Amino acid sequence: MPPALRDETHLSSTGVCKFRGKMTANQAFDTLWINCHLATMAGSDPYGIVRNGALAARAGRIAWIGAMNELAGDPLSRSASVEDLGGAWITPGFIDCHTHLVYAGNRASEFELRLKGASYTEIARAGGGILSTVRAVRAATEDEIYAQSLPRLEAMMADGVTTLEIKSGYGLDTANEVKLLKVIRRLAEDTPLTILPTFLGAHTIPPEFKGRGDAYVQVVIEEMLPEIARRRLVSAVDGFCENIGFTLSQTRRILEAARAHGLSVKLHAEQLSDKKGAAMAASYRALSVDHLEYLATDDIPALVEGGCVAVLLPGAFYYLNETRKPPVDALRQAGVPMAVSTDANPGTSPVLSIRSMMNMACVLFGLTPAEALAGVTVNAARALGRQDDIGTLEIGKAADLAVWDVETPAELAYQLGGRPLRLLVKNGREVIASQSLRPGE
Ligand code: DI6
Ligand code: FE
Repeated sequence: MPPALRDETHLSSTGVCKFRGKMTANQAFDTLWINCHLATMAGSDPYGIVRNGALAARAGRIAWIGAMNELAGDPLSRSASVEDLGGAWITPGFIDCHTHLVYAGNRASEFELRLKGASYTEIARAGGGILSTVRAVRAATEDEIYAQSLPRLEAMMADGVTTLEIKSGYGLDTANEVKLLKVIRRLAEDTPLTILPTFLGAHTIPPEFKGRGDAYVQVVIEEMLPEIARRRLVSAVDGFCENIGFTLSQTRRILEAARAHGLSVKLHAEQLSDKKGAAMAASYRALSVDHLEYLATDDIPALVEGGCVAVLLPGAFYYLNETRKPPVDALRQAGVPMAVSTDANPGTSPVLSIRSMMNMACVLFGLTPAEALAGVTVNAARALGRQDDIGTLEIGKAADLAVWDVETPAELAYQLGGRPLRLLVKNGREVIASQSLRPGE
């Protein structure tokens, strides 16, 4: 049992209940949500459905889940607050396990160039792409980057996100990478979200090291990584193993150094070409390998062996007009857990809606709506190494909940746009209440 559950003193109310019962000596819960359906994402059917159910939180954790008719006694006497959800659906709070959300500026002009026929690789080789965002980040202050990034986080929350990963990687020297990571840490302090920071110093070779990739990798390993590890700014390290990024052997050295610092690893692999990055990362027990359009099916057993999650990023596939799809059928058959994420970044995936990624994962990659929902909950938790704490609705896990005005959970992947989120609950507290304009609500 997590320690928080034993904390008898932490009986705070959410303060947003529609009606409130009397506190009694045997009161069991802080908040009880009743008359709802639950997609627990645990159990035998794909959604782990509990119909006509209820869920209770205490001290920030899920304390009870079940059918309404199993709820013994008077609910009012059991909980400090009780909220009637009138048939809405509860899912685990969504988890966006791969984002580059903290940056300065935007790249709409490159979007226009690509629409005229320039490729992402051509733009990158001409000094644009990631490097144009590096210039914007280096020219911006920490406060400016913070101010530009905060609304992006708020947009993510409006689509049900309660936990997300954010990578550095647009600073590409120690001072500027630390600047980005400090912004990420401030966002984690100032918002109710759980934010897991990742160091992506090996995103691309900065201009001052042009043609000297090995020398830059040495700086990443000998200077940047030790400083960032010393300051405890990250929990994981990522790299971009690609023709326009780092070679397989350079990437291997970075992952090896990260492991030596006790950090988890993950990798952008096989996005634009087959560099064998995914299998290499799996050999370092990477939490996830991400993108995978060019993954060879022969390399899938290595992912199984390494216990890696395959993170699918349909936004980048869509924006780049890519035609080669990740080998979803083979991944599914091999039992590799598939997560779905926004890859929110200013170049290849300027996307702030994780629900649209669920839709694209279905339409473009052939996932089922249940797989797409697993991709932003249970499997995304695993991609962050947080599966014991979040990602499913189970007793003892964090009470991170998204409450939706939908009739079936498949609607979450079916509809693009709209505002179906009714409530967002983080650690048992409601952090977004209804976005509805209906009278009386
Ligand atoms: N894959 C991506 O999707 C981003 N980096 C990467 O390796 C793109 C980042 C950008 O273009 O700014
Ligand atoms: Fe990415």
